[in-house]
Amino acid sequence: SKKAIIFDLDGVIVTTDQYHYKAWKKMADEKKINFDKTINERLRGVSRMESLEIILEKSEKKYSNLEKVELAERKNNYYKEFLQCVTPKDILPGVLKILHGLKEKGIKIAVGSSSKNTPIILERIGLERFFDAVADGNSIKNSKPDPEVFLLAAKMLGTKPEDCVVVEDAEAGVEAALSGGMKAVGVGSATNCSKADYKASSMEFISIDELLM
Ligand code: G16
Ligand code: MG
Repeated sequence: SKKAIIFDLDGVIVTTDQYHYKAWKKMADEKKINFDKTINERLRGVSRMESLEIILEKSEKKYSNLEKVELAERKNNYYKEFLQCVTPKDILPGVLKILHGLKEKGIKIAVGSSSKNTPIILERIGLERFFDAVADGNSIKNSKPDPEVFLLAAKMLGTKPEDCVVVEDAEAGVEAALSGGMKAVGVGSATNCSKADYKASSMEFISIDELLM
């Protein structure tokens, strides 16, 4: 069958990955929890509550489930404040050119994101009606590295997993694509990840032919 391309959202289509970091950092500083950019790299593609568990790993204080929910909500509220400033200018370089090129060729495109904020973000950047399918954190049980979100996107597109190519900035996302039987392109942060089938520092440097490998 014809190939389809599934794009991760945060860090691939839009620069919201930096707002995730700023929101976690604000919450952590207020609560005197140690958090830095090295820890942040491990949160890419990982769900909100699993991200919090990673942040609290080294903490001496033990947090109840209720306290954890409150910390995650506090972060999400900050994150949503940052999202109010997101506009189409936050779409990453090269993305619109690739998306339009794929559309022109009649190739199906989907979003596969762990984020529950996906609908708000797509609306903010004006792409909410652009994708043939959107699979996100609201419709899955297991977040990346589990392949669930990408398998759901493939199903919504009516494309077999082996005909899907996933574009990811997260190690967890590259692993999810590969374990779902898909090809993986690593961009941005994921260029440090050895497992991707193809790597580029930015979408600017990828051609449609390379995506359709
Ligand atoms: C994104 C981010 C993660 C974030 C997750 C959940 O995944 O990369 O850092 O923790 O979504 O986001 P939210 O708290 O908005 O539900 P992706 O898959 O878009 O990179
Ligand atoms: Mg990402």
